[in-house]
Amino acid sequence: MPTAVERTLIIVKPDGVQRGLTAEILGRFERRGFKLVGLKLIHIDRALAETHYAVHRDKFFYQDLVSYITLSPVVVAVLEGPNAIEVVRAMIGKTRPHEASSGTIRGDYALEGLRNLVHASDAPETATSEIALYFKPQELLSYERDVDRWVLA
Ligand code: FUP
Repeated sequence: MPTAVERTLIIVKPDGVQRGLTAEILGRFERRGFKLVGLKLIHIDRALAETHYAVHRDKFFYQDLVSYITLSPVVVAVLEGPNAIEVVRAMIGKTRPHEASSGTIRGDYALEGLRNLVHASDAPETATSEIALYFKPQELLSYERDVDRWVLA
């Protein structure tokens, strides 16, 4: 039976863009087989950061988190593919870089604290709300890829 095709939001965070890792990070998702359906370079302002991280409002690291994500431009992307949410989460690795396994994006390129390079939606409900936060419906494109017959069962 075919698996559910999902969409998920990823953000290459300020450290990823500053370190020149945007293409490497996006490339990993492309090479895995995910289809890019939305992509842009933006500078997240304080209001958007506060909305995105509202769930962490009461945490001790909240102010640092908002400051960090607004420091410098980020790349936001929507990826589409089977089980996209779970598979992309596995590819980025654990939140704390020192706990992330080698072979994951964080485990291969990040070392400490908030400098964990990338965000990815963690559940279907958050994927839906985060995609809507960063993209208008018309900014998400539906298209066929010929290669999908070699990627999808
Ligand atoms: P993740 O989904 O892995 O990016 O992690 P969360 O959305 O739970 O957390 C968002 C950011 O808050 C993380 F990227 C780093 C920061 N954070 C901490 O600094 N300490 C924590 O215990 C949890 C999150």
